[in-house]
Amino acid sequence: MEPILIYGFPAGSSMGLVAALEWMGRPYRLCRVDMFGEMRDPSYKRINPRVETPVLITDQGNVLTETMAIAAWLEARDTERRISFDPLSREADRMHQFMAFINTGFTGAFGPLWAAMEMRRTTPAMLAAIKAFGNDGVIERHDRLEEMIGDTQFLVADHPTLADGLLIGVARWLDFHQVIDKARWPKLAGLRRRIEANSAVIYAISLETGEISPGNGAFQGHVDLTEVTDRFGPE
Ligand SMILES: N[C@@H](CCC(=O)N[C@@H](CS)C(=O)NCC(=O)O)C(=O)O
Repeated sequence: MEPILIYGFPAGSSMGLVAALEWMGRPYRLCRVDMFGEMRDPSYKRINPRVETPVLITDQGNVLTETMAIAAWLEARDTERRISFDPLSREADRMHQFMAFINTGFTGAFGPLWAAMEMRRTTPAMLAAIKAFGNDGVIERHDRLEEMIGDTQFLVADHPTLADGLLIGVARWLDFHQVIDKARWPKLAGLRRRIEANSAVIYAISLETGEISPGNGAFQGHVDLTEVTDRFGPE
């Protein structure tokens, strides 16, 4: 069977993995999940007890959670090195470094902003304090990322890789939460422009918004979440 990526909307980080699947060009399926709706159904815990996306159902029918584990699964199968590099190369080390930074501190910095958005019982003063703390953390992590970016067209090379996929799924949260104008970081702004103009990323974003888009031919269609849960979730 083809692997199935469960991706979340709205604005899920998993969008970058959808783009990576397109870049990789091997047959895959997708399962689209409303993170504020069907993901909250208790049955979702059969697929991911931590109630998060992304989740990959592998070609062996195994459930694999966590972005870094899914990226490693893809990397191991990217024998044509379309989205990764020889594991012993300097580029591979640098790609892993970016991915680790993006998936930990960079992504985590947005946590308070998501929490503030979803908080039900709070006071305006507490909300303002959480948002200010969140904004400061996001800006600081962006400052650090700007320092890390080199002279290549994309994060590691002159073509997009897994690191660019991970970045673009999350970087747009800066605009979503209206933290600050992205122009503060010229290298990152240019990089985001290039990644966002990539046809696989345009395609992945269009799927998120519910458009049915054919992609480059590797996409074999959507699978319903109930089917995924029934077939691959433990009893
Ligand atoms: N450690 C997980 C985190 C994944 C994660 O935070 N996913 C978000 C969407 S981008 C999510 O599902 N959030 C739902 C929630 O927190 O309620 C990973 O790296 O895959």
